[in-house]
Amino acid sequence: MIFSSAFSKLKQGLSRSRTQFNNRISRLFTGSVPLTEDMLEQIEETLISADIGVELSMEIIEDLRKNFPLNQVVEMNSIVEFLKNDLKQRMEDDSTADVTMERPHVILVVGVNGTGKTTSIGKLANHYIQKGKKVLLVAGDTFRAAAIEQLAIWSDRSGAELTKKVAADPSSVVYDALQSAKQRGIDVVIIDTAGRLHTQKNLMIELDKIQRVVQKVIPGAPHETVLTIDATTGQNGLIQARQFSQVTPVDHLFLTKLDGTAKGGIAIAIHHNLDIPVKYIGIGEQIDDIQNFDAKSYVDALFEVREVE
Ligand SMILES: Nc1nc2c(ncn2[C@@H]2O[C@H](COP(=O)(O)OP(=O)(O)O)[C@@H](O)[C@H]2O)c(=O)[nH]1
Ligand SMILES: [Mg+2]
Repeated sequence: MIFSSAFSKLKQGLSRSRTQFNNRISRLFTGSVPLTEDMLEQIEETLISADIGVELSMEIIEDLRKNFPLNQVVEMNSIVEFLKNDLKQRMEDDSTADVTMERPHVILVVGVNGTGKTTSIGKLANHYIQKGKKVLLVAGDTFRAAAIEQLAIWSDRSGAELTKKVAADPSSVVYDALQSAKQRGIDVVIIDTAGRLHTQKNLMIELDKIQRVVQKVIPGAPHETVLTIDATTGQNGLIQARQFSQVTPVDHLFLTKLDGTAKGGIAIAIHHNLDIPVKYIGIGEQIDDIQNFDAKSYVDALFEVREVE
């Protein structure tokens, strides 16, 4: 993980989910009791209710069965430890470390309106500025004046530059921005896009046009296409990610608003079920509420048990 003191912040961000999990588990039993079929079912329900997915939950319960014989006395903590380790073993570690970047490094951010694109762009901008990079934000969502204003706010907060040109056509804005980024030695260009056009087809045409303009000005770019998914939409987020990746090629996901849900298991479900890796997570509305997703620390933070007397 690349952000400092990240784990305690992650835990803070996931506190709703963790409380929910703790409450359900401790309602089940405390201390040491013989394991029953009913308890196994309830543990399974608890996992499903955390949104980690039905299939994965069932697999984990099967593992639990193999390791904890029915009617034998178990301790709550050892069950939870087992769940955590089992999940962690199932999580492939594809944590996407920052690679050496070309200059300018172009990040295209796509996603449905309201999922947190502009906010996440502000967070990413700040992240790179903290690393000493020169960052330019591009308002590719030219359909709503409010969208540009909002990006301007994040440019102020982060200290990133903002494209000045206002035009109806996003690809012409993008074209000019990239030309000027090359001339001025900008390190990172982050492009905001519209999240919803009248039809899926229009959106596809629009994003495709932007992609082509980017490639034309900077061969090999965009270096990253990031899709924002709102974690509070639960399993729908999975569906949305699948649909969006059919519209435009997506390299990785930015899973937002994990602090706003008690079902933080969705990050695990997405990580487990989609080919597109989760690279970033959003755990609040502030500029530094961003982390690189690391599946194993995530499981730890999500399922940490409250110490029982
Ligand atoms: N709690 C929380 N809210 C977030 C997070 N990311 C974005 N938001 C909020 O989600 C709302 C929509 O975000 P916005 O960036 O405008 O979405 P966009 O329409 O996709 O650009 C705003 O109220 C943000 O403050 C997050 O990680 N946690
Ligand atoms: Mg926006």
